[in-house]
Amino acid sequence: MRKILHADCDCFFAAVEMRDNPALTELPLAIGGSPERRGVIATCNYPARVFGIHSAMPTARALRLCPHLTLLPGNFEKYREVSQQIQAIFHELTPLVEPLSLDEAFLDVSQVEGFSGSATWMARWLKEECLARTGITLSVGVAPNKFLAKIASDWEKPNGLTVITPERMEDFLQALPVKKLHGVGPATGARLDAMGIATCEALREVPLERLVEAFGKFGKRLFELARGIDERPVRLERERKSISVESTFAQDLPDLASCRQALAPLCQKLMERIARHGHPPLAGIVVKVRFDDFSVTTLESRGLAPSPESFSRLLEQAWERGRRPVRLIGVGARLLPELHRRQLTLPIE
Ligand code: TTP
Ligand code: MG
Repeated sequence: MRKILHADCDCFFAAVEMRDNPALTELPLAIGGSPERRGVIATCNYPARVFGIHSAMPTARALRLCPHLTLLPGNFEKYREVSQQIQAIFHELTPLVEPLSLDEAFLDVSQVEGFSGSATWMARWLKEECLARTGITLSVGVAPNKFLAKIASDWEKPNGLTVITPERMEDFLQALPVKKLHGVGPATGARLDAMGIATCEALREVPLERLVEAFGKFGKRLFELARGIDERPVRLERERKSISVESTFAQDLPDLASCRQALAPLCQKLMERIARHGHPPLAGIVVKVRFDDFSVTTLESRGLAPSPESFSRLLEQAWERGRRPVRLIGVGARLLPELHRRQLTLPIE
């Protein structure tokens, strides 16, 4: 059995701002774009969440929900710096750290010999050190695999510590709502709901063939997750070269117009990911298209900033190369290599 930790900072951007200006701590506070420029909320502190404000909500709406909300534009360079400090603490525990974004990471502590090998003590140590050295509170989940560790870190947020021991795993899984499973979004959630499946206990009753029939490849994954099986290793950090999102469509997109339509939600998701990485300096954008004959084409444009318009233009050129129905579209942003960061940065729209 492995021992995996998932550590995730509480309201990260807001936590950094509250640390640097404690007068903000009790007030509803959000980091986000201005309502005049149709900005969205990156994150907000817990007092603001009481008003129903959350990440990705238009700032205008957030201000309607809470007119006295304190809104800050965000200092991404500072967040990236704090993130590096926190990631350094993770590395003091183990070299097996997989950062997912600025404020969260998986740690494989199976081989750690300190703390008498107790992952719970290690998690406590991480929380204490992180708070003492950076002023930021972490929520940590401990489990035998990644997906349960991630669910666990969210379980008692903020400032949580949830341990799912191998012995406790069975009980935990039985009661676990399927909507909490990695990869189950609103669409899959609704279909499971329609099948009368609300918990992993119910999901286990469904034979593998039926799940594959209903959900394709993901059906097998659902089958495994319901049984607590997740063998994904914690992958070592290498320098991130790009941030991207892609989507395979349930039905092939017949023409360019339908491809353009599919682009908007992809762009939005990409922008959210870029924000989660603290708006790192970018070098250009990439579009990937897989056609119905499985041929793939990627097009890159150096020096262009990500925007619906720039992606749309690139998509058009990529589509021209095949002129046939499309199975998959991906959009991404290339990061500027660390070495060159000081030389050129593109504005983000
Ligand atoms: P999260 O860990 O999802 O959120 P959080 O740390 O603010 O709050 P929680 O206590 O629930 O963990 O994301 C980490 C940071 O990434 C967050 O502080 C701001 C940024 N972010 C965005 O910029 N846009 C987004 O849509 C999301 C979800 C996060
Ligand atoms: Mg967080």
